[in-house]
Amino acid sequence: MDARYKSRDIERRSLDVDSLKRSFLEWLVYSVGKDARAATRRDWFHTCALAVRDRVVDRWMDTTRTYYHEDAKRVYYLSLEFLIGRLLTNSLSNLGIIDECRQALDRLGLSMDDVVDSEPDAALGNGGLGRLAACFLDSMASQGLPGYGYGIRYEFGLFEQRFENGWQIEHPEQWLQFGNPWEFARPEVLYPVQFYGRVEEFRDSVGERAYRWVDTERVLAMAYDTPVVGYGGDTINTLRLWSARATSDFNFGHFNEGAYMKAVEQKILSENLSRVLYPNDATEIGKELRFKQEYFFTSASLQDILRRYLQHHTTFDNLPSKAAIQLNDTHPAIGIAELMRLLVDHHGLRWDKAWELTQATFAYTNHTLLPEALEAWPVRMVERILPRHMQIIYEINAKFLNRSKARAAGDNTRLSHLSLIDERGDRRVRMGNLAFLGSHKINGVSALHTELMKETVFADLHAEFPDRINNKTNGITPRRWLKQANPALSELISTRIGEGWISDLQQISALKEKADDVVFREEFRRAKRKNKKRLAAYIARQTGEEVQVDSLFDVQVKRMHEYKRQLLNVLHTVALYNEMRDNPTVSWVPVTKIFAGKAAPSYHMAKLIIKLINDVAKVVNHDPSVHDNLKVVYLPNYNVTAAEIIIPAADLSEQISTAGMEASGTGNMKLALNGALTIGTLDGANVEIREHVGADNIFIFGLTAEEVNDLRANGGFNPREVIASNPALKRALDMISTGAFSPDDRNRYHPILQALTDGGDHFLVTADFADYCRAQDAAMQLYRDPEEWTRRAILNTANMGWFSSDRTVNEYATEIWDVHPVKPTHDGEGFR
Ligand code: 475
Repeated sequence: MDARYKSRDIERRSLDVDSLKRSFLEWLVYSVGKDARAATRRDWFHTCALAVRDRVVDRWMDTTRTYYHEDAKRVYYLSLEFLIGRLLTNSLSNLGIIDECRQALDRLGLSMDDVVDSEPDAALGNGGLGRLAACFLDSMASQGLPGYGYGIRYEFGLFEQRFENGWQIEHPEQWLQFGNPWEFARPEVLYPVQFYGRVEEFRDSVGERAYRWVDTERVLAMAYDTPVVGYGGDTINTLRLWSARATSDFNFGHFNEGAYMKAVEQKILSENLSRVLYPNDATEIGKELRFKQEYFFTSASLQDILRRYLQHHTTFDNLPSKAAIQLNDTHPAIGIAELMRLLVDHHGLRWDKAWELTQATFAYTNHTLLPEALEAWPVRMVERILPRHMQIIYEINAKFLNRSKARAAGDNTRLSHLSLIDERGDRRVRMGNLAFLGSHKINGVSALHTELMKETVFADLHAEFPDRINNKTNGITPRRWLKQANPALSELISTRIGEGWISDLQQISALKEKADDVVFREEFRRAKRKNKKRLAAYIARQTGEEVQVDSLFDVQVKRMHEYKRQLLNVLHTVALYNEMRDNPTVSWVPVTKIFAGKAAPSYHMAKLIIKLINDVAKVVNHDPSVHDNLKVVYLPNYNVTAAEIIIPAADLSEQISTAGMEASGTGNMKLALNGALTIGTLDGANVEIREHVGADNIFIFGLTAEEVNDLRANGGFNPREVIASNPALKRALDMISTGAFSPDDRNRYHPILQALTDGGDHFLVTADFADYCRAQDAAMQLYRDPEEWTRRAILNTANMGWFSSDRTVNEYATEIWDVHPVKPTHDGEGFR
C-alpha cells in the first residue's frame, strides 16, 4: 500500500481536533465542492457529516465482518417506520467527539449549533411505534447485539405541520432534497418483488403437487444502508432501507409505439411504492398502496435475510438458530406467508418443515388494541395482488382450524374467532391472527397492555396457546433522551455519579440520596431553568409568544388523538382561565400550557381540537385580566428535534389517556427521566412508572381500565348529568359552544360538544374531568414549594433507570431472540 494513502487513511479515522478540522476542509472542497467563503450552513453540515461518517466506516465494516466470520445469530427488526430524527449529534456523542468537533468548527469560525440545526429531521415514522424502533436500534448497537433494521426509504417523511389561522395545514416533508450524507446507496443490492399475476399448479420432480406464481408485475427493491453507531463506537450496526426501482425487463417485441410509452409510464409509476409514508398513527387506512408497501419491504428483507443465511448454510435447518425476525406490529406480517412461499416454492421444502422453521423464526409485537388500527385486508384484494400468498394463508388456516381444540369441542363461535379470515361482511384476512399463528412469541408493550391483549383481541388464540403471549415493557434510549437532549442535566449527573449511567441507566438510582441535598436541588433546578429558557426562546421564535420561564411548564406532546384526550387538558385550561378571571386578587401559580403534536390529515375531530386549542390560546394570551398567569401555546410541527428541546424543559408531563387505550406510551418515560412530574391515568406504562417512582411522586387520577370497562359494559354513564353537576365543566363547555373562543364562527365546535353529550363521550372526558382538576390543583399547590417539587423531580429522574430501552432490548434478546453480544475485532490496518 502506498504510504501516502495509508497516512491519509489514518488521518481519516483520527478523532483529534486538528484531524477533524483538516477533514472538514478536505470534504468541503473535494466533495461538497465549495470553498470556505462560499459555503452555506447546509454545506458545512454535509461536510461535517461526511467527515464523521469517515470515522464510522472502518468500524462498521469490522462489525459486519465479525458477524459474518462468526456466523453470529442476527436479529432482524422489520418495521414500516423508523423515526430517527437527526443523526449528527447522535453520531458525535456516541463516538465521544462532541467537544472535539465543536472546537474544530470553532477554529473555522463556525457555530456547532448552527451546523447541527442545518440537518433535516428524518421523520420516517408517525409516533410511538416508529420512535421505539429507533430507540431499539440504538440500544442493540450500544450493547453489541447483532441487530439489523429493515424498512422503507420514503422519499417524503411525515408531513410538515403548519398553522394557518390556527388550522393544521400539511406540507410535504422533503428530507432528501439536498441529499443524505449518512446513507450508502447499494445499487447492486437489488431484489425483485412481484405483484398480481396468477398461480399455476404443476407436478414437481417427485410427482408432488407444486405451485408457480406467474405473469406477475415486478418492481425492484434497492438497498440504502445507514450505519447505526453504538455508544462508545465499538459496534456499528446497519439500518437497511428499501427504495423502489422500475425493472428494465421490457419485451420490446410486443410493443408498438403507444404500448411502449404506456409500459414506460407503468414502470415509472411502480417507483411510487416508496414515495411517501402514510401519516396515520394507530389507524388503518386500508389503501391498496399501503398493502403493497408492506409486502414490498417485507419481501425484499426476507430475500436479503435468506441470502445472508445461505452464505454459511446449505440447508434451512439452522435458520431459527441464525436469524430472529421481529415484526413491529402487523405491518410486515405478510412476511409469514412470504417466508413459507420462499421456502416451499423456491427452495423445495415440505410444508410442515417450512412451517416449523417459520414459527421458530418470527416473533410479533402488538402496539395497540384500538379496533380501528387492527389490520384486516379484504380477501379479494389479497387474492388479486398476492394470489399465491392468499393460497398459503388459506392453507395455514385450514391446517390450524382442523387441529384446534375448538373444532374438537364443536364450538363454532370460538372457531370463527380463531380463523385467519373474518367472515363477517366482505371477507378479510386478520393480520393479527396471521402474525400470532406464524410466531413463537407475541408480546405487548406494557404490563397492562399485555394483560388486556390476553383478555380482548387475542383471548381465543391465547387460550389455544397460553405460553405465547409475553410482556416487554417499552423503554427509551438514555443516550438521545438524556445525554444529548439535556446536556445541562447530564453533566450535572455525571459530575456527581460518573458516566456509568449512560450505558447502564440503572446506575442513575445513585441520585436518590441527592434528593435530600439542598445544594444538589439548587443545581438540578438551575439545569431545568436553563432548559426552560431554551424552550422559551424556541416558543418565541416559533409562535411569537413570550412565556414566563418561572411559570409551571405543563406539557402535552404526542400525536393528536381523541383517546389521548388533549380535549381534557384544554377543558381544564378554560376552567383555570375562568377561575383566574373570577379571582384576580389570588396569587396564582403561573402556568404555561404547552401543546404539540400532529393530527392525521383525514382525522377531522383531531384537527378541530387543534383549532380549539389555538383559539383558546388566542383569547387567553391576550386577556390582561389574567396578568400573564396563564399562557397557552401550540408548537407547530412536533418531531424528534422539537421533542429534544421541549422534553428537558417540562415541569409537568401530561399522560392522560382514557385508561386501557394507550398501549404503553414512551413520551411519559422521556419526560419523567428528564425530571418532569407526571399527571396521568393508570394507563399503559404509567402504571409501571408509578411503581418505580413511587405513588407520592406522581399525580394519578381518573377511572382505571377495569372501571372504564365496567362503565361501558353497564352503559351506566350519562355525560349530560355529569356536566350538569359540575359548574366549572358546564361553564367551560357553554363558552365553547356559544362561541366565546370562536366569535367568527359560533358553531365551529358543535361536533366536539356533540361527541361529549349525545355521542356518549366515548373517551370519558367528562367522567374524568373533576378528578383531573383535583390532580391539577395538587400539582399547582406543590409547585409553590420549589424545594419539595425539586425533591420529587429528582426522585423521578433517579427512579427511571428501568425504563432504558437497553433493558427492554435485553429482555427481547434473552427471552425471545436468543441473540448474544458479539465483540467486533478491529484490526485497525489500512484500506479494506
Ligand atoms: C402506542 N402506530 C403507544 C407505542 O409501543 C406505544 C398503527 C397503525 C398504523 C400506523 N401507525 C400505527 C401505532 O399503533 C403506535 O404508534 N402505537 C404506539 O406504540 C410503542 O408506546 O402507546 O400507541
